[in-house]
Amino acid sequence: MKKTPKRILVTAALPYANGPIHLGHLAGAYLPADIYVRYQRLQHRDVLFICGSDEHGVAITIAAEKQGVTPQSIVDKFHAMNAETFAAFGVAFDNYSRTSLPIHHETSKEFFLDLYEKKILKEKEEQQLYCEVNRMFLADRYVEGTCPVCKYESARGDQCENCGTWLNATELINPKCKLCGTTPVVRTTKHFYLPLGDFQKQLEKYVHSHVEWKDNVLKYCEGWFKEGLQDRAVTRDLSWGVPVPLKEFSDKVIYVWFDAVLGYISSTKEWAQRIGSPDKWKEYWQDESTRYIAFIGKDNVVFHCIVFPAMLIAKGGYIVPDNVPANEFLNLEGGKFSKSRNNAIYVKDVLKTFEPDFLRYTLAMNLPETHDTDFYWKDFQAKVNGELADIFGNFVNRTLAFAVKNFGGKVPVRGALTPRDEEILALMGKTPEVVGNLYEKFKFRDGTFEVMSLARAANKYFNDSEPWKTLKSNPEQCATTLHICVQIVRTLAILFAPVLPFSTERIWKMLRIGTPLSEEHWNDAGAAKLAAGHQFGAAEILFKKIEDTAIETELGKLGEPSETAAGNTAESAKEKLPPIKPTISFDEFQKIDLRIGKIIACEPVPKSKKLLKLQVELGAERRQIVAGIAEHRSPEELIGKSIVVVANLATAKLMGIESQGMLLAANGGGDSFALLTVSNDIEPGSWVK
Ligand code: B3M
Ligand code: ZN
Repeated sequence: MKKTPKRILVTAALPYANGPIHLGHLAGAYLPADIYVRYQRLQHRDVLFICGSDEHGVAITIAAEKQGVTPQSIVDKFHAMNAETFAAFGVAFDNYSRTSLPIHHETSKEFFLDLYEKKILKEKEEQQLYCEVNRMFLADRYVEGTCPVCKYESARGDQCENCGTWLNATELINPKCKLCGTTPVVRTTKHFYLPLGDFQKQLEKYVHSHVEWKDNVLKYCEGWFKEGLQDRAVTRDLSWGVPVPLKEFSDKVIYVWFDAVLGYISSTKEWAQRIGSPDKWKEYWQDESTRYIAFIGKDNVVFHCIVFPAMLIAKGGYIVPDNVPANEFLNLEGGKFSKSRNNAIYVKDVLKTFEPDFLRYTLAMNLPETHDTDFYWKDFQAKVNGELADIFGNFVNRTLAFAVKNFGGKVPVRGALTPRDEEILALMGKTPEVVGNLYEKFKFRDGTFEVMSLARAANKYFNDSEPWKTLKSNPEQCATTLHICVQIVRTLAILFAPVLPFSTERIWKMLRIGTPLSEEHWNDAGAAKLAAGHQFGAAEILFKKIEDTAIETELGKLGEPSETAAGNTAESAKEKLPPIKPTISFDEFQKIDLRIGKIIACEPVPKSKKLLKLQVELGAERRQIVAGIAEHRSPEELIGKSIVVVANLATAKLMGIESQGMLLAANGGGDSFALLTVSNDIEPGSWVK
């Protein structure tokens, strides 16, 4: 770490504009980054907070295809929605840009061309997966298969979500096209590669000079170094993205990760233009006296600790991240966040019912800094009611209300101090430094905990001092108690400001301190700054408790699709459906003989989870059919039902049992299933045409 950086550049991962921001995003990068930035601003340091939407890549085009709309309309919708959500949640970005802007395309092309001209990028012919049905190369998420490392079955072509391995699609075992489900073939195509191996020595030196980085981040990097860094393709056969700025490659685009990390730079340029100092971005990116901190979730470590630094080193003249405090994952009610299973809580939805500070506090106290954590609605309620309301809110309220009632809303005069007074003043005095040291080390959970501990101690101090008794028995002591309590209200307002920006502003208004809270200095937060006689305003309730019914409502929504993600989640089942098959002639259709069959017996196939053995009456004859429907229907449900059977299908053997036909069922994608049944009015053997 540079001892005294002149300025701090903070970036938070650019979220894909293909869906709404959910709690996992906040806990991963945005809340810790925001707390850090707000804390640094209270230290009066020059800090710039940069973010924006990641609008390229297959994450976007797949979302667009699912909805039958253009990629541009997807990114327009979710960029606007997410920018609004971040603002409502109180994330204080200096700039929230988007990678579809010309300024970003220019920046990306400039980097690419520079590396091309220096002959750093290698042009290579390589084998890539190609889908013959869709007539396209299957870049990144267009292909899914089994991860060669952890054997997770739904690993994407670019990355395994389960173990985090960064993959080349050709490494997948049993790859399948995401659009049509068929097995792709291997074809040759030309691409540009970033030879990471050439930078390994420099990158190792860089990472090893940062022993202070989080263990999880260092471990990831070590793993990659040990394996040996490979060439990585930085172009793709796609039409959505930054076009490769070379004539003969104009049908290709720059790989989304190559352009996305440069989004930090282009967003900084956009900010500099906006404030009327177009060159000012250089101070943050090209001046060695800037300290750069990149906040991300753990799945993005390789791109920020290896790829991006390699790109910056290759380009030359840029600083590299001084720290990459990557968080682990936040799980939901004991399960993984999953958009497709509607197991996600969108921030926009939460903010319809609850105040942003409720969410900020509960997430801050539960950040997955060292290991995965879980979000539980019950825990949310318990933390809001039992800590924010009962401890912090209660202390502020009882202090100000008591002082308004008994001291005319003025800071009372402080008299002689008791040991108890000395003790709480000492705690108040040292807490800013304790919390600041934790925040400097990216320990936001512990830092927030320490601030709440001061509030807890202050509450106890109020109780133990019994001002309602000393008011009569020892007015000077009562005045001293309240004098101290009002000072602590101010201290807490400053120390809680990074975590609870909205509520602390309200406290600031109640305290009627003429200057803005943002002008206070963190290091003075522990001093008794309010003069005796200072007049403050009436006490308001800070945090309204959450009723059980409100939590039950939220629990009831889990697993239900949210409007907010509409088109994104509701459509995701459809994504798995194959396109309509090529046209056949009427004669070809006529070859299929469909009949009504009545199920007269049914039993499971031993040792099979999926198969059932059915005896089906088909008019004059009886058939044995083996069907893969055991996960959807039980034998009891099936007996007596009339179904549609393909009667002239060649017999097949399934797990050694003969199947003389096939029954018809519908699948709407994912796990959805319906057996085609008809009423029993129609005779078995009837012809379906
Ligand atoms: N959009 C991946 C993600 O949202 C990617 C981050 C880019 S950071 C430059 O997790
Ligand atoms: Zn894996």
